[in-house]
Amino acid sequence: MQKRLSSFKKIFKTGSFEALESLKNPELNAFIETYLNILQPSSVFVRTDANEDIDYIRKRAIESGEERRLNIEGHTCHFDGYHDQGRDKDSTRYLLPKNVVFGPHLNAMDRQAGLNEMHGLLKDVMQGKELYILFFCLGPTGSVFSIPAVQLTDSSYVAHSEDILYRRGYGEFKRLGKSETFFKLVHSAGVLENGVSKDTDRRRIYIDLQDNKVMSVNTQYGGNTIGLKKLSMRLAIQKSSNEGWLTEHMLIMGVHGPGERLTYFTGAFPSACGKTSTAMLKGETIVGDDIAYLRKIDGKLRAVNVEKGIFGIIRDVNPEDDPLIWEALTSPREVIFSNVLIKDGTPYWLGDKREMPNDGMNYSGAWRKGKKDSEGKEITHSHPNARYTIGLKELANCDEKLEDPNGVEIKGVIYGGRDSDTSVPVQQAFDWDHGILTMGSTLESETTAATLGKAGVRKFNLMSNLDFMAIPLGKYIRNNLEFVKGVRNRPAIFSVNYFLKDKEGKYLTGMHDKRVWVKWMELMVNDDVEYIKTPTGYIPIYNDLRTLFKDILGRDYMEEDYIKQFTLRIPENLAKIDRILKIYANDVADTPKVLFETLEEQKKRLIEVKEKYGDYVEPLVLEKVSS
Ligand code: SPV
Ligand code: MN
Repeated sequence: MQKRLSSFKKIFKTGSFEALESLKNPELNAFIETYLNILQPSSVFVRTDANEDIDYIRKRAIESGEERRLNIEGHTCHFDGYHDQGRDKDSTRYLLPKNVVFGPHLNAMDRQAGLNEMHGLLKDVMQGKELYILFFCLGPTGSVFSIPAVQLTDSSYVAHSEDILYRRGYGEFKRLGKSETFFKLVHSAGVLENGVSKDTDRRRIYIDLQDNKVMSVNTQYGGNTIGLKKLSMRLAIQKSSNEGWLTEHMLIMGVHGPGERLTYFTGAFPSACGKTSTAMLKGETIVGDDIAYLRKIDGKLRAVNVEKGIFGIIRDVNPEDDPLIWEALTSPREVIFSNVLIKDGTPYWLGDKREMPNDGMNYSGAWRKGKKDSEGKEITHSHPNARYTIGLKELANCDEKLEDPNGVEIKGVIYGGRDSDTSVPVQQAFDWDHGILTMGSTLESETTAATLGKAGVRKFNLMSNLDFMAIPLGKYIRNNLEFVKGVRNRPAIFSVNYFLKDKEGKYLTGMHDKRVWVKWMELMVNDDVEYIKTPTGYIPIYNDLRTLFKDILGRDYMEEDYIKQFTLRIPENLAKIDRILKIYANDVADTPKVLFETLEEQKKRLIEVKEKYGDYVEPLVLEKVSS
């Protein structure tokens, strides 16, 4: 027999029951009652928007041992388990009612079977533990973009991370009242051993689209547990699809053009392809680095950052390459480091350009140089996916519109993947549809040594959103195409590629060249430069890049470099089109016809040029067109 909510009153901390009651939300109360019955926590804390409540979570994170204090004021460190260092795609499943089919790219299972399994794993899991009930708002508060969400978790680390990453939402539950849909998130780290989830072999992340709910268990890694991040993103993809707006795996940045001009861009990149470093480029301002909601407002395309902080990869953050993040991570302010090496209260990580200690504490416990795991593999001092969690307001380059309830007007959209041999470093699509279909829908990323499995394997990842897709792929593409109907001055779409190599395997572009590419895109959006039309898009003219390289990087940009970078590689482009056509033809039942047509047209253009000029065509050979 289910116990009523009121019968749990005695386990609520002082004031917590009243805080819940005063929201007067029957759907919320029913949800909490159901999970109190399943989870059986020993105490319950309801976090309102009050500062003392936020402080309580910070304090609990230290007391529980999930975080430890570091030397610098406000800095803490958290470790996830040895086998819990990344998003677990195989154990992340959509729970679908009997008659719904998603296709092979989405991991799904029968809804009822999934609920039964999950509720079995969650049964009594919080006995002896405290349950935190936290209210958040996805997107800025008081906005048409706002989505209220409630998180149930027994992890103070998860709760603390969410405080840094998301806007407080208790007030938003009050404002929006019971009529509004809210997202429901349930998490338990499960049984802990030495402070980390013990049963990671029974780790599960299940998404119940029908009930706007995500449950995860036996894991602590942020990507699996921070319900407001990639878990809510899946719910938002469904909600936005139903309501005619977009949820994207995108950064938002302000690119500062000539004079006072500020032009906002969004950009989609698969994990570990330079998304955060693009959002953080020197000289520009950051609105967000991971998730954006996009809406049409008064005939304009506007975007907000769903988050207010960064859960960023710390690898390769160093004073030369990322001076702004470095400054923030080495001075007093609130930061959670995860899965780095700690030695004498100082965190160290891969690529920090400091002398590495020979021992310390890391995600494998006590660590000493040369330590091997049970499979004989050497354990690096810091995990390649080690992270930092920090509020955007802590950064000197935070854009002033971060909290604007109307978001920022987007004039350019960027798609970028890890591609060693096909696409030029930067190009603009002919128009919105061409960009969505040939750049967004064909996005691929090569695996790196940092991910499991073989390096250099191309993974299809449309709009970098495949991992989070909660609707059929064809429908999602159609939504993107239709989204700009009624938008005056549609945003320009660009593709970038920071990873192009020559035949010898040497990178053709430098680490900082992306600063030039974004400036060129800003000029293109504002019709300030001419371009060369190629079969795949518009590319820069050498002289414009030469000026930009000089102005921005103080460097002489050589014409021979330009030629190498912007040579059209026809066989590789044709092979890519064929790979992608095959995926859509074989795996995606509802692919829009226009996708096949547009890719076939691109193929035809490439073949025509190839017949005239050969396999590799230098930019100067391609026709110059005036804008
Ligand atoms: C990503 O992997 O795309 C991230 C980190 O932004 S995670 O929270 O794991 O999704
Ligand atoms: Mn991401």
